[in-house]
Amino acid sequence: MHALLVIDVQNDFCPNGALAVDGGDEIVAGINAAMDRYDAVILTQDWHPAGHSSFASSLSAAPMSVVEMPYGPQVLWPDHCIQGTEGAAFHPALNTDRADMIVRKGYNSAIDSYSAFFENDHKTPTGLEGYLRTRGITTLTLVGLATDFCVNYSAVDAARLGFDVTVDLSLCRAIDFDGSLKVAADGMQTAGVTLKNAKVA
Ligand code: VGL
Ligand code: ZN
Repeated sequence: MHALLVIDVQNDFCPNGALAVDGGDEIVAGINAAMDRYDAVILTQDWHPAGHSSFASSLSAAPMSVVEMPYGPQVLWPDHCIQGTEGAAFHPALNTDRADMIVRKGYNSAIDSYSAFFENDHKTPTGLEGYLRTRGITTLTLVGLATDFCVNYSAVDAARLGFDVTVDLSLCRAIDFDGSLKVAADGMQTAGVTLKNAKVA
């Protein structure tokens, strides 16, 4: 069983959103078209309470600065994907009807969660692993936003958990902050993730 895991295709990560990723909306049509080729489609949704600890505003710090959290370094983001807001909603053109499962993450105020599998302590599970295993899903293709954060962390965790993982880079877009895309691409490859449709520089 091969699932398509669609990461965080939400308004706040698209142009005019609070944490806009360049070209974030360009991948929506391609993701919708890809859905038909998979046995299962799973969406993730970044879903933060107001005042979340990953927000620069919560610490009166500058957005994109980095702080040390009990679980390691954490980038401080502009407020984004606040539960129930328009910014947290899926891009209106995304075919959410096709989804078997929607995984929300980042709802714990004290800890961020880039990965669809674990919070940023790398220990607290979201439940997605159990869902996939009980459905007999062994192979995953990841697409979505952002390549260098939530797609990257999800892909690396999935590979470590023993899933066969491909990231289709033509259906992802990156934040690429301070070299983060290169670090992410190298880290995914080291973890055994297959990168498909990489642009050759
Ligand atoms: C993401 C930063 C903060 C992502 C989520 O979806 O890549 N990035 N929250
Ligand atoms: Zn977030």
